[in-house]
Amino acid sequence: MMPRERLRIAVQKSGRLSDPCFDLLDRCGLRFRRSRDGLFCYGDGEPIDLLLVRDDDIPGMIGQGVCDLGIVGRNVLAEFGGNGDANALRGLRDLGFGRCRLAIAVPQDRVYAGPASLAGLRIATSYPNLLRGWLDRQGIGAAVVTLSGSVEIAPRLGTADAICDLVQSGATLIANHLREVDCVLDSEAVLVAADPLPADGRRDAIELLLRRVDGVTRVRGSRLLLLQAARDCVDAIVAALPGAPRPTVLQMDGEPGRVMLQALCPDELGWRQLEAIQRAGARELFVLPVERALA
Ligand code: PRT
Ligand code: ZN
Repeated sequence: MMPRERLRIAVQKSGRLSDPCFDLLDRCGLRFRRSRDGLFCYGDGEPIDLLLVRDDDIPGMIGQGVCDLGIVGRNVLAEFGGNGDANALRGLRDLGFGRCRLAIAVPQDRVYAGPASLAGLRIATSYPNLLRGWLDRQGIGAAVVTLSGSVEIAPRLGTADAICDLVQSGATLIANHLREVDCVLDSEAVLVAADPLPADGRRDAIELLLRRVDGVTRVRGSRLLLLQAARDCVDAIVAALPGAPRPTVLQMDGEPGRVMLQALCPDELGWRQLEAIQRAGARELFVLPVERALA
């Protein structure tokens, strides 16, 4: 491969991961101009460009060196990531969105008493490598029926006895009279890269990106709580804070015995929690959203 200075990240063009990916990159301060065909986004400012593709193609494109990084579900990384491409892949960061699980489901009325109940059955899936690996680890002999889509209707069509498919809310399984019985893989979106990472100028862009991704994901959903209180009340207030954060307590100028307290809380603060903190002696409470953080 020719040395390249600009970093190229493969992102799903349109699908469940697209919006959260663009949102993450936006929060990382990256801005792009989209090409006319909509397949390439040229980065303004930082030397980071995007290639917009089908998610299944991303591991292969990184493996062949067409892209340096990509964002895919762990399910795709695990299924397509080890297909003998030139480079090995590795996950750099779990991104906390696109959560789902690759699960085994059977028709509502089929008895399931553990993986052994699958012996001799036909199981439909779009993830034959993952399913085969899981069955082998369980020591179960079953036929893997590979389908590219509409896996959930295979049992009704009589082409399979069970399925192995992605599940999020479970509504699709229920609508198809199926019951989730086992988990093959827990998944979420992952930032992946070729292993080893490129050693040229792209390395700096990767490090910049990772610092910013960490700065965004570390505080996602966090709230900054600011309040005033009498110093005597601090212990009771700290005990009432959810998620046991370590607050900063500041002496207020010209007001001996009064402090200002700030705490980074890992989750949303509900009214009941705030009211409990207020009862513990807090006044002038402010709850602020946190966009990003640097250590
Ligand atoms: O066109 P392209 O190949 O890029 O897109 P795609 O159709 O292959 O992928 P897409 O956009 O559906 O999903 C992209 C990634 O999102 C997946 O690889 C997963 O990592 C992740 N993800 C998270 C999901 C789901 N949740 C999900 N619920 N992917 C698919 N589903 C489907 C599932 O297959 C089933 O049909 O949604 C249905 C189940 O949803 P519930 O909520 O009814 O359980
Ligand atoms: Zn896909």
